Amino acid sequence: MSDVPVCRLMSTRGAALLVTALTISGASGCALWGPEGGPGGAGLAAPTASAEAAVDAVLGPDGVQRVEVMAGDDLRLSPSVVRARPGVIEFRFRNIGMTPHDVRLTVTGAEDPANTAPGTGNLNGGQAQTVRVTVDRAGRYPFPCLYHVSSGMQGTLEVV
Ligand SMILES: [Cu+2]
Repeated sequence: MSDVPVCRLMSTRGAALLVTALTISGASGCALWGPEGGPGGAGLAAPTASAEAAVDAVLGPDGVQRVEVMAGDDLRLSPSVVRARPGVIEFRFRNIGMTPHDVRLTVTGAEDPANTAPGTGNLNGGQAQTVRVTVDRAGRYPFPCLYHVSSGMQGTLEVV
């Protein structure tokens, strides 16, 4: 039913801003100080791409692995590391900010030549796009935002 041809983009308007999922729960009240420590604490380590935990794409009953990636005004993709198995992987890119983005998947070495650079196209604030790729081989495939890659706005698809 949702048989989208590989790499075909589906326009979707009116994407709900599910920012609530990102809301930080500050109601624990267990610790006197946060993880950054109290006065004189060492401070939180700066997040790096390599230190960030990979998020697994979820295999659906149709055999498609799906993952949602948020693009924000902080010029970061979240998650920035997506892990999947070889096969069809469907990304749902959602712009949760106001800044436009254009995320491209670079699936070099894949069998399907249509995989060269599928992407969202210009994605304005509040918009979402679904992008499917078929990856046949294990590897690391970057998905940069064309507008902000120089600012480090890039994710990585890890096929294992
Ligand atoms: Cu961007």
